[in-house]
Parts: sequence; structure tokens; C-alpha cells
Amino acid sequence: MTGFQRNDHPHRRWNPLTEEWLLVSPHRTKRPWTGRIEKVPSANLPAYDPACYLCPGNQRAGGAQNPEYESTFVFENDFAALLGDSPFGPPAEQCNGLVREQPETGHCRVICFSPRHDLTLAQMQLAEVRTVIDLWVDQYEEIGRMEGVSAVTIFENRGEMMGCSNPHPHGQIWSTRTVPTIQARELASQKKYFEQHDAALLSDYLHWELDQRERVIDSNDHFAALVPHWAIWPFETMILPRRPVASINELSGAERDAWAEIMRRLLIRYDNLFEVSFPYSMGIHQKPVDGEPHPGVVMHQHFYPPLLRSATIKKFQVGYEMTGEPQRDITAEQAAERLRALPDVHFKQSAS
Ligand code: H2U
Ligand code: ZN
Repeated sequence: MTGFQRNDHPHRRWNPLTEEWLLVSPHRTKRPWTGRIEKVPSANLPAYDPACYLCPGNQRAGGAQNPEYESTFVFENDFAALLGDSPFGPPAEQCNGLVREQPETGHCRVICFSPRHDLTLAQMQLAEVRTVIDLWVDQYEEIGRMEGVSAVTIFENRGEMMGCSNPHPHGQIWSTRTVPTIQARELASQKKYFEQHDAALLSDYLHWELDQRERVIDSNDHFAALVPHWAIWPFETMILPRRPVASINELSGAERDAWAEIMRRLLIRYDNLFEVSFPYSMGIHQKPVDGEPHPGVVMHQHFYPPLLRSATIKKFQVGYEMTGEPQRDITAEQAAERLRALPDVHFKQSAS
């Protein structure tokens, strides 16, 4: 290979977690944009919105009334995608197994991060973010003990652009009888790596990244935030623990503090990038609660933001991405450099 420069020339990168390739086209970052411009989400929200179904004391669309909660608040999703008491059984197969159906059961909860309608995790105090982490841990344990639950998926879908129905800071927890596809794939690759190397894939990867430094955005005593080498979304990131902890309930108090700190700083940098409340989908991946050993699994957090080059220009995964493989223009290293260079004080706070 002569003259190849990864910052200038098209190349493919390997995602070892999902075992998929993606295409990187760094030479394309200069192309003009004539496509869709998204609306900037409204910046000034009230601290309490009488029409919000998540605000304290308000009535939800399902009819139930929220308590006057002062910190976090969890409730069963009134329009749950999964039901705890629906029928369950083995898959039914037809046509040589080409056509399969399997009943699925589970539970869906909504969790409000704060009583304040106008805040986000990025704008909450460190101690308040830590409280959200404590709640995630409690929920993981509580739901994990429920009959027929194998996986607990904690996620947040933030911003109108991600199809989030309400700006009130909230996330969701879905639990399922079977481990969902993306997590099953990541568990299998981590298991395979552990069997081959007698070490955790994500620990080996983190140590290599901390050594390389170019994709690391931030780190503290217990966690690091980075743009993974294989990131698909322009500003996709991961938060990884330094200690190979399989599930969030194994984190010490100091580690939970460190996680709150690094997550908050990452989300502040996200907001500071285009000076908007940055949309994203976040998911926590960790050990299933099915009682199986799952060797080599390390808990981690994925952030998938859709924005590309401004508050209004979004990356679409369409065309070649849908028919060939995922593709990105700005490289993971360029994205990390931009995020790293941003202040970790929220732009709204520095303006006031
Ligand atoms: P998103 O905004 O992240 O899509 O989630 C909001 C969730 O809240 C959604 O799953 C639920 C929806 O079903 N919900 C209720 O449980 N009760 C309501 O009164 C409205 C919305
Ligand atoms: Zn609200």
C-alpha cells in the first residue's frame, strides 16, 4: 500500500463488537450541503409545563397522575411495547425455518431524571446525575430479579430529531425474556475474544485507546469517553470503565461518581458543539440477568447522535448505508479532536 493516508483516503474500518465493516470517506468532508435543514429545537422551556405528561403532579395520557416527585420518578409505561403477562412459548418455524415467530414478554418503564421540565442530564448538577445512576442500578437489580427477565436495557432517546416525544428529561427501561439482537451480538464477540485472549475485549481496547490518545475525549480515575475507531455516526461516542466491570451494580461508589462526572462532561461538550441541546440515543450495555456466566462482558454506554455539521444538519443512514454498509465522512479522530477541544462548562451556564 503506497501513499495511503487515513485522513485523506477512503478506507473501511472493523467494528469488533458487532463484527461489521463500515466505510470511511474523509476526502468527502468538503462537499456542499443542499439537503434537508432541520428545525432548531425551542431553547426556552418552562421549569414546569402544565401540558407535560412527565412533570410532577400532572396527569399522564394514560389517565394516571404523577406524584409531586422532587428527584427522580419511575413508572410503568402506559403504552408498553412489551407485556409481562402475554403468552410465551418456543419459536414456531415454517418454510425450512425461513419464517419464524416467537412470542416475547417483558416490561417497559419510563424514568424521569428530574422534576424540572427544562433541564437535561447535561444541565443537571453532578449529584443529580449520580442520583440517576443510582436509580439505573436499583432498577437493573429490581427488574433483573423479576420472573422471566433475561435482559434489562436502559436507554435514553433525546431530542425531537430522534423522535423523542417530550423534552422533559427522561429515559426508558425495557426488559425482555430474550437478549435483544444487538446486545446478543456484542456479547458473542466479547465471549469469543475472552476465550481467545483470556482478557476482556473492551478492556484491551480501552487500554490501547488510552495509549493512542487520538480518539479519547476525556478520562478520569475510573472511566474514559472516546469516539470508537469504528464509530458510524459523526459524533458517536462510548463511555468505558477502566476496571472490567460486567454490570453497573458492581460499580463502587467512587466509580459511580466518576461515571456521573464523565457522562455529564461528555453531554456538556455535546451541547457546546453546536450550542444546542444535542439530540442522541444512549444505551447502556451490560451483563444479561439470565444467570449465565457471560465471560468477558464489560459494561459500557453508547451515544449515537444524529447531528453532522450544525444544529440543523443531520446525518442520514440511507442509500449505501441501507444497501451496502454504514459510511461516514468526518473521521473518528477528527470528531474526537473537536469534542476534546470544547469547554466542559455548559454554554448556557457560561453565558449567564
Ligand atoms: P420517548 O419520548 O422517549 O419516546 O418516550 C416517552 C414514553 O412515555 C413512551 O414510550 C410513554 C410513551 O409510551 N408515555 C407514557 O407511558 N404515558 C403517557 O402518558 C405518555 C407517554
Ligand atoms: Zn415536564
